[in-house]
Amino acid sequence: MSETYIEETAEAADAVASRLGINRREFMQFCAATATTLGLSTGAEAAIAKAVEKAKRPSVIWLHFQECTGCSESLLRAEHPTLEKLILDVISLDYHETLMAAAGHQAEAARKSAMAANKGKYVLVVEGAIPVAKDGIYCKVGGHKAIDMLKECAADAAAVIAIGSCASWGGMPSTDPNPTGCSGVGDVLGKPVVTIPGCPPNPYNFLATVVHFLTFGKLPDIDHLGRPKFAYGRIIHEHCERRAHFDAGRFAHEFGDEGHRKGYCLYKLGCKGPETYANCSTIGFGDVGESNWPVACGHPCIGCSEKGVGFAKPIHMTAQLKGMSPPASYPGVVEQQGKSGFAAAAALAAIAGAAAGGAAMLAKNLGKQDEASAQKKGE
Ligand code: FSX
Ligand code: SF4
Ligand code: F3S
Repeated sequence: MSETYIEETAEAADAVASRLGINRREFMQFCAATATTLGLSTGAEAAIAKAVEKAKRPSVIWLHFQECTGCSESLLRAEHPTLEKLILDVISLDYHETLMAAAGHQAEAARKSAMAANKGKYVLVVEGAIPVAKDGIYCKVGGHKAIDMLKECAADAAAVIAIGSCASWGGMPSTDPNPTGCSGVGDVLGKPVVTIPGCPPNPYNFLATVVHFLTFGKLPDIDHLGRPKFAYGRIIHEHCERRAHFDAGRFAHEFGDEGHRKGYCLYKLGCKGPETYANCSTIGFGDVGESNWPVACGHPCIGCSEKGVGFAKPIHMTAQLKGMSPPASYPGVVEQQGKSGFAAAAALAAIAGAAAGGAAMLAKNLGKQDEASAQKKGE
């Protein structure tokens, strides 16, 4: 890296930092964290710093439909102003019903004028599901049905981002029997859009997506569900801090038991980490710190970001193990309590030889431990 490059980066960082009322170190930490979240190589934070300094803030029109406003809350909560300031610095939030001072006709006029002034260039962010049953009468804003408002605003948008599980695939309001016909943005528009699922989604994933747009002039790579691959490319279970306990067969069996207090794996309490694609386990949730996410707090992941898992499967139901299987040399995680007998031990031993034989004995003992603890509780 040349000296000029370093000086230019420092100047860019100082310019943004003074705009935000933070110091250069804090801003560079943000750039480095964003580069890491995006999976970029070393040095990318300098490009991000320059892009954030120079880029014309894209106009953002933010619509709210059927939801709880948790997505906005998680992005903009007041106790950590740095994140809020950064978001409002990198985008020009021209229409957002819950944050704008305008109301009624003034608000409608603000939306129309932002759309006209930035035709073909604004980013449309949609929070909340869209009810399509009975011709969409279940949700109206300013006299317009959600379904009509979405189509009108999407027509001239440069990019559409569905934020939260509701907008991505229907989320909580689409839970069976879904009386209002809640649907995701892509389904209503009939075309793929970028989705940032989660209930609420991690604010850094939204911010990193926007920063990618500013730095490289395009949205990040997405998967078949529109999810940015940098954030949703792997299952939570792959990088969970409790994973060693899973592999060793150490589980919490009920809230508050010894295993739970010792920080053992939450699989048997219904953790959906093994079938949920998200980066909660690697970046933590929000801006509080890396150990701040459901599993770190002792609660099983409910799969809030995953269609067909979050709000669909009961919390206590054990997860489907996706894209991975426990190594043969470890105890099985779905052994019936107290029932891992000779057949299971023989099968494991046949697969993996003497080492697995030892593991089979461990599995058998684990089963016995479960049985003993159940008997102790009078089950
Ligand atoms: Fe709420 Fe957003 Fe959940 Fe939905 O987040 S946190 S119900 S995903 O649309 O406001
Ligand atoms: Fe972590 Fe849940 Fe996987 Fe256990 S099942 S390792 S708690 S993600
Ligand atoms: Fe949601 Fe699970 Fe992450 S519940 S916030 S996807 S750990």
